Order: sequence, then structure tokens, then C-alpha cells
Amino acid sequence: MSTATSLLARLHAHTSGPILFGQQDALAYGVRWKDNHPFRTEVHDVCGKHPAVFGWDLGRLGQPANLDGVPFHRMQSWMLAAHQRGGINTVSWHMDNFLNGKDSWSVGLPVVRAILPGGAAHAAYLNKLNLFAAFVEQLRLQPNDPAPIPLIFRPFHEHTGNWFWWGATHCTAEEYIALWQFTFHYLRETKGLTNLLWAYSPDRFRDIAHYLERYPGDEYVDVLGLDEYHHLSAWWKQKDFLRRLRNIVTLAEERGKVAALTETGLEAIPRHFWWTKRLLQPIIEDPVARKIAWILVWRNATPRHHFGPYPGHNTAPDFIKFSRDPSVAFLEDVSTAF
Ligand code: BMA
Repeated sequence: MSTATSLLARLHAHTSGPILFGQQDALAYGVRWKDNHPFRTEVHDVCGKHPAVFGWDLGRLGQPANLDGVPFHRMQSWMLAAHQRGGINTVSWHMDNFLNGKDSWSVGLPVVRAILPGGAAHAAYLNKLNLFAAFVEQLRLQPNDPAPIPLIFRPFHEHTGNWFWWGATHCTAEEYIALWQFTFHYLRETKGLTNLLWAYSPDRFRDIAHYLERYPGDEYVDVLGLDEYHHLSAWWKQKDFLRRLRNIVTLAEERGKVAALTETGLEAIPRHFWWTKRLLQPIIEDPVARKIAWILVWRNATPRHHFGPYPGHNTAPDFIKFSRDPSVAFLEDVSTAF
């Protein structure tokens, strides 16, 4: 069984068990600390348990550190450490714009068309994918392990929005699908990476047809994700959010995939009971929505830009309650390493 297949089986098990809790960059820094630690998370500082899912971003791969200042070699050791303790790593990629060298939020140029085969920036795209493959190949616990550790790869995310150069109004559905399929074949066949699970994670969508508009096909996707921040701020917005979760769970069940809330959060979390009342309760009270395998909140960067709690934060007591709820699983709940 490949490492990816066993990870997929594990995720499938969580569709009927507790929902795994994850956070972006959790091991790299918190609101209250930026220094390097071998294995520290602010979530653990608050509740005594680490996230079970660890999100990372490869933006600026090729430079010493990623777009948020995380050195890539440290990221690799944290990924291995997380895996060794029974955690799951998921990777997004805020890829720079290949036509003007600016970041992924630089929109307005036909970047997707340019990086497809035959396009002016195709060679540059291949160089990036080669860097990605080299980065992934190094993720071995022992140098002579037959394969790198499994990863969930979540490229070209939030494409139903327009804020990234791969977003809805910046390429056609055909171009988006062609890019996904090309990337999949290149990494799997040319570079031989069989340790990746592929996660498709649009932002908000109107209905199932909209969700599937740029879906590359069942052979190219393992996880049906959703990135959704918007509808978690107030109770009256939750109906739409739950409907979307039910949509992805239903689709996942029909296609033998896993559904997940691949990104979420409420910036700075101004509501005391957000964790238990706004996030968890509506999901677990819905018999369909609760079958998502994991929830990942975004990074803890600064007192204004954070999506997880930290000691002393107003939601810390509620987060402790959330962390003890049997319908949520943290690293210590799924691992024998502690
Ligand atoms: C965004 C913000 C940015 C960050 C980017 C990539 O949502 O957190 O500050 O650079 O994600 O991690």
C-alpha cells in the first residue's frame, strides 16, 4: 500500500469519527512567539493538545523562506516531526505570478494560459514543479526510505474567487482543468510522486454545478474541500455554509472521496463562544455536514491576524471546551506517540 493510500484510508475513517482539527503554520510561530521550537504550537499552549492536521504553504519555493518567513528547511523538519507523531500534513501553494514576478494576488494577466504547454512561461512552471518534487522527495524519515511521507496537496485553491491569478475570471474552466491535469501527470508520472493526495478546494460556491464547474475529474482528486471564512461570523449566515458542507459531503460520498473544511476561521475571533457555538455545534448537529474529515483554521500571525487562540485570548476558555469535545480530534487523540 502506498503511503498516500494509507493516509486516504485514515481520512476516510474520520468521515464517521471525530473531525480532525488543523491549523496553518502551527509549528512555525504563534501570536506570542516567533522563535524556533522543535515541536510547539500555540494551540497546545492553550489546551494541552496539538492540532492533528498541519497546514503549510510553499509560496516562494526556491528562496530560503516562504512568503510568511518560514524557512523551507525548517518546514521540512516540522513536517517530518508532525508525521512521526501521527499528524497529517497538508500543503497549499501561493505561487508567484509567472508573468510579472509579483505574488499570487497579482491578477489581470493570462498566467494560466502562459504556463500551460506551449505557453510563454511553461518552462518556468516546469522549473517550479521540479523544485516542488525535490522538496517533497526530501521528506523521508530515513534517507533510504522507499518513499517520502504522504502529503495532502491543495494547489490552485479558492478558484471560485478572483483574488488569485488562477481565479475564476482570470482563466477559462478548460484552462484551469488543463492546468490541474497537466500538473497531476507531471508530478505523478514524470517526477514519480505517488505520495500525494490531491485536494480540490474552491471558495464559496452557489450550487453543486458551480462547485464542479472546474473539477478536473475523479481520477485527479482525492479530497473535496471547501475554503470558507465568510459565513462563520454570524449565526444568520450559517445556513449557506452548512448547505455547502452538505453539498461536498454528499458529492464525496457519491464519488468515494473525502470531504473537508480545508480552510476556515474568523480573523482575531471577536466572539467568546465562537469555537463551540459558531463552528462546532452547527456542524455536529447536522448529520451530513459532520462527516467532514478535518477542519483547518488559518495561521496565528499577529494579534490582529490570527485564526487560532493563544494564551490570554478571549476565546481560550471556549477553545479548551472545544478541544475536549469528543467529536473533535487533536494529535494526542489520534496518536500513540504521547
Ligand atoms: C493570507 C494571509 C497572508 C498570508 C497568506 C499566505 O490569508 O494570512 O498574510 O501571506 O495567507 O499564507
